[in-house]
Amino acid sequence: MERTFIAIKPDGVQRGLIGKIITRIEEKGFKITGLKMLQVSDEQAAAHYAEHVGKGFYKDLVKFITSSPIVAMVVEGENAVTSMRQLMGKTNPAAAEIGTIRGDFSQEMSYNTIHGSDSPESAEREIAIYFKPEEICENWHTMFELLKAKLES
Ligand code: D4T
Repeated sequence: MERTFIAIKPDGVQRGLIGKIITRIEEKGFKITGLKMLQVSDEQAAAHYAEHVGKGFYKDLVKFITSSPIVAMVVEGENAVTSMRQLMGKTNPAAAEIGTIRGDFSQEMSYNTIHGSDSPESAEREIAIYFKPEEICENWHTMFELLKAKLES
């Protein structure tokens, strides 16, 4: 099973969208194995966005992500990286399809409500920035996993 790193960004938290966003993730059938609210440190922001250092939007991006708490998640499921990015919609909310999280809840690229890893390798790198291994709970089964195991045994 693949896993990805998801963050509800400060605008999503400030606008009271935590519940709605988590609902969409759960309704898609994903399993949340890590979940916490945290204030992103300068060090975590620099590590997370290292690929954007030197770009015009980098300073504002770091200022924004460290401005108030985020909700960080480890999300597990079939094809979790790509599937979560489909659920999120395009990076620029103006181009994101209605029905996606960004398409429904965001207007501006700088405040696009949610982050999701862009590859399984990025996911592992980002999970390690925000979670200690013991904070991830993988030793439980959803009812659907139990049903599938029964049907496939
Ligand atoms: P994140 O990382 O937030 O999930 O976004 P994406 O993976 O979809 O997009 P990204 O890494 O290219 O951008 C990271 C973050 O920077 C903001 N951004 C991006 C911005 O403010 N101006 C820009 O021109 C770009 C490209 C939005 C997301």
